Amino acid sequence: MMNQAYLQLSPEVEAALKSGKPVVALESTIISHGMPYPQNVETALSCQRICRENGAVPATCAIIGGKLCAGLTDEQIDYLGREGTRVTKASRRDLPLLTAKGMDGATTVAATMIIAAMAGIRIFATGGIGGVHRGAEVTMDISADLEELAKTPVCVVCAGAKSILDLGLTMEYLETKGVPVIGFGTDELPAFYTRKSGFAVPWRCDKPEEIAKAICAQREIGYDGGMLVVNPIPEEYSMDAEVIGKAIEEALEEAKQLGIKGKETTPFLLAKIKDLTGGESLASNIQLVFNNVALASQIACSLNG
Ligand code: PSU
Ligand code: MN
Repeated sequence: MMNQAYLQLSPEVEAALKSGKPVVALESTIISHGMPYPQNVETALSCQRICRENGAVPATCAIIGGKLCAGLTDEQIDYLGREGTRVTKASRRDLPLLTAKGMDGATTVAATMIIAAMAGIRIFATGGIGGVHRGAEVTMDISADLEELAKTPVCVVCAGAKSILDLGLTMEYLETKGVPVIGFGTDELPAFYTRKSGFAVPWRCDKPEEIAKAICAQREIGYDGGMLVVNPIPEEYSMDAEVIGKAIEEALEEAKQLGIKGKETTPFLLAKIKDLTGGESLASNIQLVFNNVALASQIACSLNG
């Protein structure tokens, strides 16, 4: 069990958890590294509003002054958005050092899961998870998000994974690690900007309550680990597969030529894709996050109902 002295809950999140109200965790790398300013801040604040409209309390997570925070002020969200990539992108391996040095960090899916689990938050909404990168058989670039899903008891709602990743290998990795993957209203892994990828998901649920039941069963059976819900982008916001496919290929090629590596890879590709699609990918990205926050909030309400 982690030392709770490092954890800082906002008064609202603390009260909600104490009284058994539904709480949904939200990440902050998506704010600092995933979107440009000011859309990043507007999106983060809208996510919190959507969460409340669906009956749950939002807990946006980050590391501020070395504290593992669940629940941020609007000022803190604005700060992360303005600082952008100047803030450390914080995944599992970064938490001890950021904490010891009293630094700030924007948390990835992996790091947000750690904070959520410490706080006792069982559900978390984001856009996309990290996964097995294309070419990982040479680079070994596999996101720590996948390992975290294997061991930390938080259910993550996302819109699938982008084809900047190797979707087939990402699914294989999740299977090896024993992570339950559930398509919400679909039998197919959505590819983030589009609703289809051609890869099957092992499980399907059509209602938030079914997912809540699965989360409870997972806990009651007594095994560790998280769960992944893949929620397709709403039809009206999904992109043309060819347009987005081309942009992704071009972005990957440029990253290769510039020698972009490691943790810079995902933010570089996202920014490049946004430029190549004239902002259309950003608009889709924002809408799919909203859609995931609404679903996660409904699952949270069902868990606490
Ligand atoms: N995918 C997105 N937007 C994002 C990320 C992924 O569409 O902002 C972020 C998430 O925070 C995710 C992280 O946890 O990138 C994965 O980074 P890496 O592959 O370096 O582990
Ligand atoms: Mn990586």
